[in-house]
Amino acid sequence: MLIKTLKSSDLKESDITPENVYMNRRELLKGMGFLGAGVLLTNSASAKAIDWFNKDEVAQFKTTPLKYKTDANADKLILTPEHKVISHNNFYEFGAQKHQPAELSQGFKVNPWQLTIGGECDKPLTLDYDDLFKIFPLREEVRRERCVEAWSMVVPWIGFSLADLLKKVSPNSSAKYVVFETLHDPEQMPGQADRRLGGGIAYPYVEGLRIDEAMNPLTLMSVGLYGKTLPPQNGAPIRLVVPWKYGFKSIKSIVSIKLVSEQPQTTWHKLAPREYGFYANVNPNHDHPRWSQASERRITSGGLFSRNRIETLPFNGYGEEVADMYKGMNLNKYY
Ligand SMILES: Nc1nc2c(c(=O)[nH]1)N[C@H]1C(S)=C(S)[C@@H](COP(=O)(O)O)O[C@H]1N2
Ligand SMILES: [Mo]
Repeated sequence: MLIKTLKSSDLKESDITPENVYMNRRELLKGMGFLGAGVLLTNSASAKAIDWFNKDEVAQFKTTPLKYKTDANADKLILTPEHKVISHNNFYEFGAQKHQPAELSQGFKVNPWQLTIGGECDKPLTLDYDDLFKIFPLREEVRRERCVEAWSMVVPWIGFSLADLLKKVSPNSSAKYVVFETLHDPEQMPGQADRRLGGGIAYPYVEGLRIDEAMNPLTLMSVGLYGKTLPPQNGAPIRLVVPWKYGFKSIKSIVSIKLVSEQPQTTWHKLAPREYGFYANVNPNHDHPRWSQASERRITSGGLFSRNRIETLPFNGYGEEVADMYKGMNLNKYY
């Protein structure tokens, strides 16, 4: 697993002059996208990144094997190799470039963790780290993941249905939508401390679903992939997987799930409503204002930039399971 980006010898204070140390750090941070014109080294997130790179050993996140029921359909799909699933990520809290989450999240503390489920329900619930793996039997689900940026993967997730979790808290009749929130912890998430590193989005990251979408059997709470607990870059310890929607709906490292009566404001929709809808169902017939959504680059065993263009399918190929929920809706208006 490629994680350690620096040999410890690169930054040994003892055998280089302070000036060299400074230059090395600067080059490094520039390469990592920390430094642009006008960004100073005194910036706190950059300083944190320096501390991080100065550690002799970059802590490697430890994943643990899980017990789960395998997906009978698994071998019908060509999986994206594990090393690509865990090294090509969108997780802006750890940097807005694809390689950054794997590099900047390895020290992320996921235990202890608390996930609260509340709002419009009769039996609100708080789960601790261990509960996430024990509350329901875990099962594997191999799903296509289609990013709004027109690349896609096939990932063997492990988890349980969001529906089962929501039933446990007994939603009341006012529960019309579900809002999810990612951890807000700028100490641990450098992209939350540095606007530039974090891609300029507002934190905490918030996503939402209509209650029927949340209750659909395809909607998964994932605690693992490829047989093991999630690495931080994929949203440890628990994240959402909504396979018929663009990837940005599948919010990572969730600390709060709340049942609400009104459609919530969600991160990307709020930032650029013309580009990212609340529904965000994968739709080859509704282009992003700046690019086509008719096809996608499937990341498989070829090189990351190998040409592997395939047609994008409505609802990411899961129409049979989900299209009924949108009957009579104009999907070009509610994109
Ligand atoms: N909290 C949080 N969740 C997030 C994101 C993010 O930046 N922050 N990126 C989203 C996007 S755009 C995609 S495509 C998927 C990527 O998931 P993966 O890295 O596990 O493939 O996570 C989604 N969940
Ligand atoms: Mo995405």
